Amino acid sequence: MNRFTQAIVRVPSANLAEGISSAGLGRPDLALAFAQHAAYCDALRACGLEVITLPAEERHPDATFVEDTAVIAGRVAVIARPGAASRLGEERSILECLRGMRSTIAQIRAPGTLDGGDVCQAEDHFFVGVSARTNPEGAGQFCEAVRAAGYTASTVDIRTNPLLLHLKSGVAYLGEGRLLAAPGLPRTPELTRFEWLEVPAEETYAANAVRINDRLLVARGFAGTARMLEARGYATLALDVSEFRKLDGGLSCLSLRF
Ligand code: CIR
Repeated sequence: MNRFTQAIVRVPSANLAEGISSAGLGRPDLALAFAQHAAYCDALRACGLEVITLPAEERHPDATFVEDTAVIAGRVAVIARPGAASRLGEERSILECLRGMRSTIAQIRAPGTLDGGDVCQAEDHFFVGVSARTNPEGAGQFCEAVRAAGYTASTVDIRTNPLLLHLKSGVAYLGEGRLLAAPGLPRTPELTRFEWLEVPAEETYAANAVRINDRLLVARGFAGTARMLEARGYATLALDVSEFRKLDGGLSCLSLRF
């Protein structure tokens, strides 16, 4: 499992509540969202990461979901091309931020679209979701970029599962050859090479956990998943991200870790 040293986050914008949402959980409370975001940043620091904080992007209410704008792997960065029209352009400031930090920067080009939330790295393999946001062209461009850097890659079509906005809404790599999976995640040959831990059906949201060095960030409030992970010896750190969940966001989407 990679050891991470840094993370990029973006302060939520004042118009966060205008972000895209299908959750049906109501409008986010802005003050609470800010507090949850601050606690999330503290948790990243507690995992040993230096946190680089980008300013809010008032033109893009979803820009705090910074994971969707890029994927960083070793010395390579791939700048995404968000699949939702209102999010197109969020990737520009990430490109500026990453220039100088990475020697190779690839970019997804039109007609390709790719959201970083559709990319799940498991050791030297990348799983790339084909979703309502990431089209086959974007997934193909991404696979080419990481293969050129010596990684392997395969696609996972999640378009038939309405519960999964992104691939990582339904799977997390836990390290040690193990995946945390939501029920209904397609069993592709590449995915089934790993051991699966499946979250209970009513806890699909909890499949979006984030392994950072020796800790595992999990969403607070999913007791079945927490028990299962703790029984396996994971040092979990439970975080409340209720206000981001209202906008279909999970734990992983609030940072880019590298
Ligand atoms: C969106 O629909 O794009 C945002 N409201 C949520 C993005 C969440 N991103 C992620 O899980 N990687």
